[in-house]
Amino acid sequence: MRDRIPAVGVAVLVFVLSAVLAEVCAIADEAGQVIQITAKRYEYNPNTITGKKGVPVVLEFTSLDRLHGFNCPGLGIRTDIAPGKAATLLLVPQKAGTFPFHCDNFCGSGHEDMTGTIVVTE
Ligand SMILES: [Cu+2]
Repeated sequence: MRDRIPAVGVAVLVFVLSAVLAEVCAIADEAGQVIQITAKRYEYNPNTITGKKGVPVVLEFTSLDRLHGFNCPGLGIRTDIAPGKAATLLLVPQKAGTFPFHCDNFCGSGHEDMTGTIVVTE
């Protein structure tokens, strides 16, 4: 009896681990969608990003000139975008709607116009 308990414990552990692994794989599969976004004075391309509520998407940013920022307060995500270095964010939108984003690293006289929108559908 004593040595059956560890066996049950191991079986439970294996079960939990494989469930976790399956979940991670599922997320990785869904997150297979990578959206590439370039940033330069004073625009993002694309500047409209669409996604679906609950579906993970990877946003991959590249700067074509200088340091920019990406800040989407409505979805609680931000990153610096430094030249020569890809910046990635995993976005799993928890709500549908239209969420403006903007550059939050001052990059010149047109900085205020460096904006875009994330549209999340149900
Ligand atoms: Cu800027």
